[in-house]
Amino acid sequence: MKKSPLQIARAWYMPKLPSAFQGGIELKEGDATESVADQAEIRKLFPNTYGMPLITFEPGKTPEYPSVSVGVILSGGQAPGGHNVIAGLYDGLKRLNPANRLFGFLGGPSGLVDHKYLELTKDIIDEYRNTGGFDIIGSGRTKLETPEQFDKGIEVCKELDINAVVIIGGDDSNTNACVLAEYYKQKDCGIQVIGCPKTIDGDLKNEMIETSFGFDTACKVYSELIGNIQRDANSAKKYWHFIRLMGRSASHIALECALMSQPNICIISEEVEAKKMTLAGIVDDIARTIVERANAGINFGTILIPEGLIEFIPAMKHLIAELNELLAHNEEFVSMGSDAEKREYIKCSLTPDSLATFRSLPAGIARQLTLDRDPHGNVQVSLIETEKLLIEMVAKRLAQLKAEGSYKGKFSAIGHFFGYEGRCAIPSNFDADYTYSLGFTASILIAAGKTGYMASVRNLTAPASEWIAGGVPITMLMNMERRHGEMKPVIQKALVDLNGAPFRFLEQHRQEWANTNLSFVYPGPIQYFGPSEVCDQPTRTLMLEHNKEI
Ligand code: FBP
Repeated sequence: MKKSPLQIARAWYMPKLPSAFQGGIELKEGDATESVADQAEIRKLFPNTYGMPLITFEPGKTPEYPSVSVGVILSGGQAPGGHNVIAGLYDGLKRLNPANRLFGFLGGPSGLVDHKYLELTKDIIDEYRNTGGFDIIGSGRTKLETPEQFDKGIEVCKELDINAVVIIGGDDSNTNACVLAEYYKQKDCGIQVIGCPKTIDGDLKNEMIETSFGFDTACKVYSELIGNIQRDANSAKKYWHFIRLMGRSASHIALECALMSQPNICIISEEVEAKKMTLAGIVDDIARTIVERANAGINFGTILIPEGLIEFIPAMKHLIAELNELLAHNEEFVSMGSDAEKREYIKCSLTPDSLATFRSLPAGIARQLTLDRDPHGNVQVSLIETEKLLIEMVAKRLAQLKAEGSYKGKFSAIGHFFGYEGRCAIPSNFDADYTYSLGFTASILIAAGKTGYMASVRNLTAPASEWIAGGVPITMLMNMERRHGEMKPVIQKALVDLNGAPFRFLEQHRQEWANTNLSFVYPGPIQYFGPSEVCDQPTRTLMLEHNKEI
């Protein structure tokens, strides 16, 4: 395969590692842990993996570990750095014992169940070092949840002599990793399970997991594009750009991109929910800013819209919750032929309030809400074109204001959606280093016989040599939530904290960004080689969360 000069140069990049990994490594165990909430229920559901201690690695003498074979799975949406987790895992395993072997399960969790795998050798790993994408073994969204699937996994692991499975995924996939670890421990089948925190959405984070990998690179890619659009807007001075950004639920991506590029408006779904805002209220707010800028002779600007917005508008949230309950495992609905039949069935089943909300939506958006859920029961918000909905509603509102004589500007709008553009980008130095360290961490947790842990690397705003690596029991991150109409143990999703420093920074500056012509920042493309202050900076979100200046 022909490679670009950057790909060739990047293949030689040596990810930076925490200093604890430079020589011998000792494992230190802390106190027993508790789940973040619902302790009694989680303890009952995970009797074998609940309460385990936190683990950190420190310089010391590496014990002699017996050889192991490991299987690795990439689960869910792509995120820059996945290949480096696998490279770090491979290098870590080989350093611990050259006889260790690594297998990749193909196409996501289904590879384990369907026994589709590939042994990962040095030649294969070398091809993928520091590259974007998940194509080394592929990914998928199959949910591992039934004992039959788990038992199929045991069969293939026994056949290949696999002692441990590493699941690289988001909150749902790591929840599944925890369930699998508990099942295998209870069966005493000698298969450990370790998770790794992945998702560009940035919503798998807590005290022990400071960020999920891929968030850094994806936000930098989107911010570059937003900056380019802002420069275009500032040059042509004639378009309003409505930019929807990925992030299925939380608004971390929109917030980080706003901190990097300073758009005129950035909607934060969590704020919309907290302030119980309506769709009409959001439209009014946008229109107000457009009118104010028009009064100053400025008929252009940028608006960032988080992909998950629709699910945070209270009336929409109720509607979606009802639809989720109604459509979960609903064979009758699935077998219906036409959209009209489905729409009629839904209308007859909704409560009056939700029916009114459903009826108020443009037909296209209403239809998108009834499409298939993903295997975890989530609405596929990446398919809902909120930017178009807002453009249409804002245009109507401005026309009203014009008729009333309070708006004299010109409104031309262009919609964008940035999501898939960032998920397979060449990982930034931060993500390349972080993911390699996560993979390395997983290798040591496995060698030490641990199961039900997630690899954790902390202190991420310090230089990589000062990063703190170890393991966090996955049960520690869990609580009970309603899913598919039932209460389930799941990892608590981290939404944008409205009292947190990143949101407060936005709050303090957004008026100034809305009204002036010159607030735009043009971040430019990710730099891989050059001065550290240009190449190695973590996200603004992480910096502010760690009380650092941006
Ligand atoms: P993960 O949580 O699995 O990492 O995926 C997140 C995400 O990228 C969301 O931002 C987006 O809504 C969704 O995946 C899109 O899913 P798909 O790749 O199936 O279209």
